[in-house]
Amino acid sequence: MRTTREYDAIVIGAGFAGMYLLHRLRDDLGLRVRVYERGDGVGGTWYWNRYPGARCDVESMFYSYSFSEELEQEWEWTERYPTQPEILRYADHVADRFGLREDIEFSTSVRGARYDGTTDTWTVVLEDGRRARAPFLVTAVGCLSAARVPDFEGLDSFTGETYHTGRWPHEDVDFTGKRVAVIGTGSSGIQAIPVIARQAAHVTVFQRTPNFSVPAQNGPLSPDEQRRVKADYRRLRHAARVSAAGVVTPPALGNALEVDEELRGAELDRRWAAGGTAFMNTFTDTVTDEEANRVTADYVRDRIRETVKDPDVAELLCPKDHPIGTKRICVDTDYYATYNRDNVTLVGLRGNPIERITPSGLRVGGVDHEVDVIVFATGYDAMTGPLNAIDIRGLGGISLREEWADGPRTYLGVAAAGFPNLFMVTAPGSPSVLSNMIVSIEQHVDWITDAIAHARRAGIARFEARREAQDTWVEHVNEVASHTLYPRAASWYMGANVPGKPRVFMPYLGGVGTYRRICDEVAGDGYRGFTLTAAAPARSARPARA
Ligand code: NA7
Repeated sequence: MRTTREYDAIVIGAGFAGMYLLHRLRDDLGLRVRVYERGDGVGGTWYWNRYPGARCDVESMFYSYSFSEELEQEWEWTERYPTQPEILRYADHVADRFGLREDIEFSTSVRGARYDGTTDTWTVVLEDGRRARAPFLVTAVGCLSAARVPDFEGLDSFTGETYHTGRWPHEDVDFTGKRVAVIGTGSSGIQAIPVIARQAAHVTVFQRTPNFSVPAQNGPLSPDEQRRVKADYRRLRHAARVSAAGVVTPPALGNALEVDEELRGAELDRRWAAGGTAFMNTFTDTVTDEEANRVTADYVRDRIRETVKDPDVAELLCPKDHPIGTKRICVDTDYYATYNRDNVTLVGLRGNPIERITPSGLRVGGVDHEVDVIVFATGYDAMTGPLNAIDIRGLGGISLREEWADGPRTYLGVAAAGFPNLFMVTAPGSPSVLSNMIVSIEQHVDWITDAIAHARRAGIARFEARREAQDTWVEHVNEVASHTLYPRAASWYMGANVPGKPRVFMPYLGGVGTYRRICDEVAGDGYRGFTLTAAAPARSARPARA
């Protein structure tokens, strides 16, 4: 008979969240922790997303852990925005530096997890049938890790090579002399297309929805700039933690239409030239007021028309169906200019979808496009996909997947009623994808570590979100989103990219600073909204807190 291995906590995923969880729970709380990771290395998103041009859109100096001053000071970033290989090297360095690998089981997927209400423990079942048990289960599965290839007719008939940006091979893919189709123009497509176009014989881009993209203005990071940030890290990290999106940006000018027109244009020019997502923060009301939104959106459309020489192609690239910022803003290097190359063709799919994949390419509007390679930059079953891929069963065998059939429901985006002792890092209902993920990850991991420490100290066996608290939180998340333009876009924030997925705005828009304050208040108030039940035999006497 197989034995069930026993731990104090089990963590699913060894990306940036799982690694930091392991460090905190094991090295600070002294717990026996096991991390299961399906990849054969650490890094999560950055382990899988190896496509050409893959790069973070948060600056290197701030897309990094803040928990260790030594780590912060010793690591040298080379560019303003880090490439995927550099981020992966950093993740590997962290794993080595903190001796994390010995408690991570790689190439190991978790199939299911079940809570036993009689022992107040989670039993995790791995793909190969092995089992492990612990009082606490923490998911660190990432928000964009369930890669999705749409169900195109004839997909299997294609005889050339196919790749998904989020499942890229570890070996170099050589496009030299090849005709390449790229489907999708989200962040991944927008980063990959210019790089592939420099190598391939021809690139045909299949675009359903044009996206707004701002230039990265990437470049080498000077030693002086690194020194300046490193000397000021404590202040800057604090500023990021209390900011709206986990990044420090120049303050907004004010409401777009109240700012003098000349000043407005000059500031947009300045931010466009400076590069990066701070451009979106030029005015306070860009994502809350339609007219204000048009100021920034028109500015970008003008830049597209100015850059792309063929006016028809430029028009096809101009986003017109959603307010700027309501789909994730892209950050690029030479994206729009790439359409001036002779070896790049744009095919619009609006009202003219891909009919089928054929053995030699794609058919659109009755026209066959023959290619050697198809790159699917078609995105993810975002946020809920990675959690729903695991059969998670709470009290009485209730299924998380079924509980979330009409959209995810969480308390604070970190716990769910009916699933005691389960914590979910950057789950729906928390700022997560609307923020610098590392800032949000550190905040969640610290909060979860404190919660587990509290439970152990106070002899709490069962730590469970209350359904009323969850309902109130879900209502609040929806309420905040309803005051913005976000729900107007058919975005993956809304689940709109996956046919049949409920349309619910998933991340919390209140800002990371506000969110952190709420989480701290909940903890400070004895974990308000949670029911904490003492371990038996004390349990029958009284609940530790109700
Ligand atoms: P995204 O942003 O979800 O982009 C996926 C793209 O693929 C987007 O342009 C989609 O068009 C397109 N798509 C999806 N399904 C289809 C079908 N069936 N036909 C044609 N085109 C399709 O994923 P990314 O990987 O680029 O970026 C994900 C996040 O990673 C990004 O936001 C950053 O946070 C980092 P649509 O817009 O749905 O019309």
